[in-house]
Formats: sequence, structure tokens, C-alpha cells
Amino acid sequence: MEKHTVSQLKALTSDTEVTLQGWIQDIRVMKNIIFLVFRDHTGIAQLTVKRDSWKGINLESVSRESAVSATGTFLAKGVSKIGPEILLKVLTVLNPSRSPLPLAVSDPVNSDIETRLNHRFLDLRKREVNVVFQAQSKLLWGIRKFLSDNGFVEVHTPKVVAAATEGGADLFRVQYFEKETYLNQSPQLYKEILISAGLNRVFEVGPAFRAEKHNTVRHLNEFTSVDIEMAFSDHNDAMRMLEGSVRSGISEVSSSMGKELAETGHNILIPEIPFPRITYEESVKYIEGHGEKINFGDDFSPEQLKILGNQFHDFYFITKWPAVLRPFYTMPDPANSEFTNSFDLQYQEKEITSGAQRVHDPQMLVERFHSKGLREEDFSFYLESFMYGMPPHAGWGLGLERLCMILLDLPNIREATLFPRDRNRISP
Ligand code: AMO
Repeated sequence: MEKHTVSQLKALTSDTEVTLQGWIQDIRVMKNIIFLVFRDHTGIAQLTVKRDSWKGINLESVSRESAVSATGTFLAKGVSKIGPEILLKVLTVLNPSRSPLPLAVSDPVNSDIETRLNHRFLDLRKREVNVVFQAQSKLLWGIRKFLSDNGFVEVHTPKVVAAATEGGADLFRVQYFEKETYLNQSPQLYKEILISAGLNRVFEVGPAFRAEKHNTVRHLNEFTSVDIEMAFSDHNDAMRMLEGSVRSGISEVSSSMGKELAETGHNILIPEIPFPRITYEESVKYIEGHGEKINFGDDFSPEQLKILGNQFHDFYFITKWPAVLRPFYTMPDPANSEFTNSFDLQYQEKEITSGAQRVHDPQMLVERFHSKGLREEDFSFYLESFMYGMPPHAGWGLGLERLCMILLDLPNIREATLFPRDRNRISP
């Protein structure tokens, strides 16, 4: 017997016999008729049962959210408002659901986010929640396609590491046999070593861990980092790759899911490239022009970034950040070493990506370690790769959940994370 999905039904002729597999979302029992609201991963259908001719199981005993297999005839002229209609012949409960449900899948009442995350598997059965992760998958697929088309090789680097990349304070410590090690904050050091290894252009999609104590709607303690590194390139080359990746990712979402997203209230706009660029110094002037005071080397607050972001339609770059605000591996601006060949990609006040041209001269790198109070012996495995003809290179790291949050206008990064890890949550 051929299985169908709800979305395939509309292409069938009336009276075709079909078998669908999914969940019973609701049951409405009338005097002569019973309606079952059936849901699979593609949509909702109505299973109609005429009581006097029904010879199957006791339908009133089927609990909501039980997994079922339903066979019946498709009624092309069905009048159901919820979706295509099937005259049910056989219903088999493949696995019953317990009741009551800890979280209602179909009720219009929205539970609070903690309850939803505690029972995430049920929360994800809701279409409007599920659709976020389908969009995230397409977003990443579009980015991967763009990078692969531009000669990038996908790599996988260790997540248990011996050295910090983004500053020593925000590290999770891991006991690794006799040694104390860390969960990686970023694949930074490894992607750079791979440039010395002659892979030319690499990208990685993987987890990054930050032991940041703040609990905000933009921060996770484990997030998905999309990283690139490219040889014989500078920050301008890296920015062009970033614009292309973001646009390709969003185009993929729009072309494959635009209609479905519109139905769930998301309007996807493909951004125009190139994105506008503004330097750190110009940003300071602009924000100060709106009555704020910024000392040289201060990072911008979310409120200040809101002021700055208001002048741009969507994405924009802040470039040439002061060296004091950037990690040791960032290339100083040759024209003024107080600044760097670096950039952040912003969407209003939200930072989505950091990137830069990197230091490739080992002598300069050692000086940069010292200026940041780091011990070069902790980085010897990394430094060695700079001693044997390391090419000039550049790259960036993009937070996938942040981009997804922006794309779908979600109020909290946890909405774009299947199983968030934050200050209070490590389960499920
Ligand atoms: P950075 O530390 O700025 O740079 O991180 C890059 C991007 O990762 C995302 N991100 C986060 N997302 C959610 N929760 C967090 N706690 C969090 N921290 C960072 C953001 C951010 O823009 N090695 C460099 C990148 C590079 O230069 O290649 C780095 O990790 O979207």
C-alpha cells in the first residue's frame, strides 16, 4: 500500500485510497459522525468517520498525540476547513500518547518558553515552531552551496582543546584524562593552521562553547558557529564572501519555503549586496552626534548600536575596530596600528559575524600574544604553522542561531535553538 503525506493529497483524484502516518491532534465526536484532526510533518487533514458504518477500533479511546496509521479514501470535494478530507476506513494506533499532555500541541494558548523548552519534542510538533528549524536547515544549505561553489572545503576540527582563542575568561574546563582542557570557543586556531596546510579555503559548521555568565535573549553557552578562512586574502575578500553567503542562505529559504513561511507570519526579504560599510570611528561620531559619549576603545552598547543601526535598511558592516577590542590574531591596520583590518556584520543592534584579516608574520604574532598578556608557549602548536610560509589570510565566524533569529524576526535566540544551553539549562 502506497503511503502519502498530507501535502501530496491535493494532486490526487477523488476516491483514491490513501494511507497516511502521523499524529491524532484532536477528536470531535458528534451524534452521527466523528472528525479526527490528523497531522503529519507536511500539514493537517481531516479524517471523517460515519458512526453507523464504522467497524474499526473505539475512536473515543484514542488519546491526542498518539502516533497512528490511517487508511481511507480521499474526498477531493471535501468541505473541511482545516485541510484535505479523508473518509476513514482503518485506523491503527502505532503508539499511544499518554494523557494529559504536559504541553498542548494544538491549543491556541501559548505556554511560557520554559515549559516549552522542558518538553521541547512536543513544542516542536507545532507547525510554527517546526518551521523555524526547516528554515534554518535551508539557510545553512544556501550558505554551504555558496561556499562550496567558491572553492571552500568543509572541515571538522577538535572541540576539546588545549588553548583559548577568544580570551581566557569564558572557558568551560574539561578533565581529559590527566590533563585539564577546554571546550573550544571557536575553531579559529585550527582553521588558520589549515591555511598553512594548503587547503586554501576552508569552512566549518560546528558547536562553539562560551562560559559567559550573562543570560540574555542574544546569548547561548553553546551555539553553532559557521566559520571560514581563506588564503592569500584580506578582510575585503572575507567581507565579500560573507555578503554572498548571507544572501545565498536567505535566497534558499525564500525560494524553497517562502510560501510556507508567509503562512506562519514570516516575510523573507532577500538583502541587496554589497552591504553598507561604516568604520568604528565614523560610528563613534554618528552615535556621539545623538548625545552619547564614547571613549576610544569602548565597545558599543545595544542602545548605541540601535542608534547606529537605524540609518541602515538591514545588514551593515562596522569596520576598522580598535586593536584593544580585537583578539590577538587580528591584523593591525598598516596605516594606523591602533586600528585593525577587522569587521562585524550587524543587523540593527545585533552582531551576527566577526571577522578580519589575520596576522601571518610569526614575529608580529608573538608581539600580539605579549600585548594581550598571553604566553606564547600555550600556542606553540599554532605558532609553528606560521614559521613555514603561512599565507596571508582572512576569515570570519557567524552565529547561525543569530542569523536565523534575525531572518525570522524571533524575539529570543532560544526560539532558533533546538535544545538551548544557557546559564540555567542543560536539559533536555
Ligand atoms: P566572535 O566571538 O565575535 O568571533 O563570534 C562570532 C559570532 O558568533 C556568534 N556568537 C554567539 N552566538 C550566540 N551566543 C553567544 N554567546 C555567542 N558568541 C558569539 C555571534 C558572533 O558574531 N574567531 C572569531 C571569528 C573570526 O574572526 O573568524 C569569533 O569567534 O554571531
